[in-house]
Amino acid sequence: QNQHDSRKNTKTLTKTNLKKPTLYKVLMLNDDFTPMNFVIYTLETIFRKTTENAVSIMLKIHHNGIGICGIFTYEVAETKVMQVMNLAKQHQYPLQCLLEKE
Ligand code: NFA
Repeated sequence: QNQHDSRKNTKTLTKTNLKKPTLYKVLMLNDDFTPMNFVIYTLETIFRKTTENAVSIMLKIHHNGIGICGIFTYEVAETKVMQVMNLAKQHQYPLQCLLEKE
C-alpha cells in the first residue's frame, strides 16, 4: 500500500525511503597467537568471504592491527561477533572481534 502511494505522493515516498537502519562495522584485531589459517577459516565461514578475499582481509589485519570483516545491521553484527568469539574460545585462540557504529 505504501509503495503504491509513494508513486503518486512525494511526501509518502520521502518518508518511506528515510527508513535507513543504523549500520555497524564488525572489526577484527590482530594478535600474535591466532594462526593465519584460522582467521581465514573464520572469514570464510562466518562472513562468507571467498578464500581470496579472506586472505586479503586477514593480511590487512595482520599488518594494520585491525580490519573490517563486514558491515551489518545491529543484530546481525552482534551475532557475527558472538560466533567469532565462541569459535576462537573453542580453539583457545585470543582472537578479538568487536562492533563499531558506522
Ligand atoms: N598475527 C597472526 C599470526 O601471525 C595472524 C592474525 C591475523 C591473527 C589477523 C589475528 C588476526 N599468526
